[in-house]
Amino acid sequence: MSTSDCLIVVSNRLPVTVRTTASDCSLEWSGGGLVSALTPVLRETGGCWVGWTGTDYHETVAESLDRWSSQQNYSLEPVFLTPAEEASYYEGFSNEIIWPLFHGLPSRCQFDSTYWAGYRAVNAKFADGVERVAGNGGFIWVHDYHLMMLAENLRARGVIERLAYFHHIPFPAPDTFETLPWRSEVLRALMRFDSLGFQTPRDRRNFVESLHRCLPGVQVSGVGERLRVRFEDHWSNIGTYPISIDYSALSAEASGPDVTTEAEKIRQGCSGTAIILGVDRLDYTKGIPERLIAFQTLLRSDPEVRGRVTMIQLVVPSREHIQEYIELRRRIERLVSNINGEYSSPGWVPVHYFYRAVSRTELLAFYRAAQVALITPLKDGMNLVAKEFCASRIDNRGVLVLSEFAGAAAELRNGALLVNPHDTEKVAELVASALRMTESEQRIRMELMRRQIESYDVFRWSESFNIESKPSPSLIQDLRAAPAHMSH
Ligand code: GDG
Repeated sequence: MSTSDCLIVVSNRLPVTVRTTASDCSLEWSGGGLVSALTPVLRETGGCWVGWTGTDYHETVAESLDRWSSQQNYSLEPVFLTPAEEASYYEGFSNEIIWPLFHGLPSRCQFDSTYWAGYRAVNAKFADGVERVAGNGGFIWVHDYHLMMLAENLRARGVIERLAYFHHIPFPAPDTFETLPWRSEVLRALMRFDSLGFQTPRDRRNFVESLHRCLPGVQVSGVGERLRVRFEDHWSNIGTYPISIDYSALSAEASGPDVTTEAEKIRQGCSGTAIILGVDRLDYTKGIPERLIAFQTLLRSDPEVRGRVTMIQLVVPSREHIQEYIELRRRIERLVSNINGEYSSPGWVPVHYFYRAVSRTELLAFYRAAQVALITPLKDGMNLVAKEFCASRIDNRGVLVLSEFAGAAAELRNGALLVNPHDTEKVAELVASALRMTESEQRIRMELMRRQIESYDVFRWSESFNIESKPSPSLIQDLRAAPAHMSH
C-alpha cells in the first residue's frame, strides 16, 4: 500500500480487549490469527482500526484507547455493543451459525431469525463507527465473517472509499452454503465490496459456485485466481490471497537469547524426550480431541515410544461462556487425564497440558523445542501456527504434520506431512515417521516451507491484495458522481 493511502481496518475485535471495573478499565491483547496478521501491517502503514472493545459503553474506555494509540502508529475507533447485541450478533449469528456452517458443520447451526436481525443491526452500528473515521479517500479493509453486510451499509451512507473484504475462515461448498436461510442477502451484500479475498483456491471456487447457484444473473470473467464478477451494476475483484506472518521479525525473535534459554528449559522439563507440540485456540474446529486420541493410539500401538516422547498441548481460552466450548474443554481434559493415568511412569508424564495463553517468548520457545508440530484442525481458514512453527525453526529442523484441511496445506504441501485429521491411526503413523525422520530429510522439507513463507509474508499478502484490488480511475469518478442511494 502506498503511504498516501489512508488505511482503515475494520474487524469484529480491536487488537486490544477492554476489561472494565466499576471505576476503571484496563486493556489486554486480543490475540488470535486475525490480530496476529494485521498488527504488523498496521504498524508499518499506520491508519485506523475500527472494532468492538469487547464491552458495552463505558466512559473511561475512549481515554484508555487514546492513551494506547498514542504509543502506536495507528489509532483505534471503538464500537460498543450492548449485552443483547453481543448475544444475537456475536454469540448467535457469528458463533452459532456462520462459524459452524462455514467450517462444514451445518448440524451445529442454530438458524434463529432473531440472530439475523441482530447481525444486520450490529453491522449498521459498525458502519456508524467507520463513517466517523472515513472521508479522506484511501481504503477501507473489512475483515471476516462478522461484517459481511458492511459494504452495503457504508454505500447507503454515501461512503465512497474503496471497500475490500478479506475472508479469514473457509468458504463452504455450495451444498452447505445454500442451507443458510439468508444466503441471497449475504451474497448480495458481499457483492457490494469492490474486492473480496479468500485464503485458498478452494474457498474462492466455493464462493463463486455459491454465487452462481444463489444469485441468478451474476457474471464472471477472468481465469485462475483473479476474477472479475458483475452483479447488477457493480463489478468486484475476487481473488485468492493466502494470509501469512511477519517472517523476518518472527525468525529474528526466535533466534534471540531469551527464546533460546526458554527452549532449553522446556526440553529439560520434558527430560530430554522428543516433543510433539499442539497450539490452538479452544475450538471444535481445531481437532484437539482427535489429536489426543491419535497420540493415545501411538502410545498403545508402539510401546517403544513410551517414555521417549512428550506431547505438549497449549490451549488458549476462547468463547469461554458458550456451552459447547465448556463441554469441549471438559472432553479435552478428560482425554488428557485418561492418557496420563494410563501411561505415566516415574519421571515421565506423556501429555503436558496448558489451558492459558503463554507469552510470545514462551510460544516461540515451544516452537523451537519441538521435534514435531502436530497441527491437525478438522477445518481451518489458514492456520498461522503452522507458518510460525516453520519461521521459528532457524535450525532447519523439526517436522510439520499438518491437516490437509488447513488452508496452509495448499502452500506447505511440499514440506509438511499431510494427513486427514479424522484418520487418527494414520495421524499416529505419521507422527511415528516424523519422529524417525533423518535430519537431512527434515532440513530439505523445512527449507522448502521456510522459503515459501519468507517469499510470501504478511506484507506481500497485504500489498498484493491492496494493489490488485484497486479500482480503475473511471470507477472512482462514477462513484463520486452517483447519488449515495444509487451507488454501491
Ligand atoms: C483465524 C482463522 C486463520 C496462539 N496461542 C498463543 C498465541 N497464539 C497466536 C498464534 C497465532 C494465532 O494465535 C492463532 O492463529 P491461527 O491462524 O492458528 O487461528 P485463529 O485464531 O483461529 O485465526 C485461521 C487466521 O484467522 C488468520 O487469517 O489462519 O484459519 O480461524 O498467531 O501465534 N499467541 C500468544 N500466546 C499464546 O498462547 N502470544
